[in-house]
Amino acid sequence: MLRKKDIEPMGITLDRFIKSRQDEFPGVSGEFSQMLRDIAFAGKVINRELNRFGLLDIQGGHGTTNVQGEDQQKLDVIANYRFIQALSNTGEICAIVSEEEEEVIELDRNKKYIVAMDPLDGSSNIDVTVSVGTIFSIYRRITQPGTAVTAQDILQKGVYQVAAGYIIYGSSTMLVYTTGAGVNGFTLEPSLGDFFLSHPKMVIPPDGGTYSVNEGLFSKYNSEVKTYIKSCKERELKARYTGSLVTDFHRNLLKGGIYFYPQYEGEVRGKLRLLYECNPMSFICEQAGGRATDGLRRILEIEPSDMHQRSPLYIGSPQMVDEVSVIMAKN
Ligand code: AHM
Ligand code: MG
Repeated sequence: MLRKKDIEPMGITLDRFIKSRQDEFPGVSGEFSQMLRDIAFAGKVINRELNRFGLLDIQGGHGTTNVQGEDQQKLDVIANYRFIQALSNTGEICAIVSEEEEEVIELDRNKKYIVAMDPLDGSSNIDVTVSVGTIFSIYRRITQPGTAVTAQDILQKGVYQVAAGYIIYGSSTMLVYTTGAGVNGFTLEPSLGDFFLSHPKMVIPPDGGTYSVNEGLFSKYNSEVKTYIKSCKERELKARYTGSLVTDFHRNLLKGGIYFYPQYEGEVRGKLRLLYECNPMSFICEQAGGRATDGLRRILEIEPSDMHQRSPLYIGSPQMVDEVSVIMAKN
């Protein structure tokens, strides 16, 4: 017998949700919404490529390195291309900053939005079918449309983001985003090809039982980081680290926990990039009630000096981030 819940509508689609929230952006008249729709569309294309990549010749390295000197995977390059294509079609964006591109990609100087993105984060997991993600961050330019985009437009503090989000390609595919009025999560229904609101008004638990860090680098961490990791072990917190920031953060957002990629011997700024990894994830985290710091400073207040600059990141449940901040402040 059919139960009522089996035939209940799945809920609101991303498209409808975006339209219903358009009035959050006075004077924006739909252009901003179109950008989010285009990002979601590119996400669906990447999702399709990821689901069948074992069948195509898109596994493994591309034989090139990105600006950070890291090996690019074929799917890194495909995802980068897909997102640039989707964002170019939007017609609302004046420039794109991508982890995979050394220089700013200038689109239309008459437009007013800037997007910073990591098209496929957690690349080392692609070939082994572990979850990966896309991260994006949207700013309004500071200089007047019609003029060339400047460093001032690109190097804005995270507090000036107008939207940020990620797409996680996992056991299901989800898009999670914020425009500064809370965080909402949408799950892709693959047979319909639409994202549906599945996680409205996401809130991170104030405390958690999980810590996520690359402990293989333990000997290279400073004594404060070592102290914090030891305290996690003493309390028998769960160690969960996939090597994919989006995946580890998403789990901690839902269940409570902390992710950190600290400074380490040889790299005082850690590994993660401020503009397209730390800032968007920190905006989402704060909007869900969490915290994000570089150990001492709020991530969103850091003044960028380079579009590919790195920053240590401590992000997650507020009590856990506060706890590590107290230890770091003793330095
Ligand atoms: P990527 O953008 O090249 O994939 O690098 C970022 C990733 C994060 O998703 C992840 O948490 C971290 O790098 C893993 O690094 P490591 O292998 O050093 O632990
Ligand atoms: Mg990345």
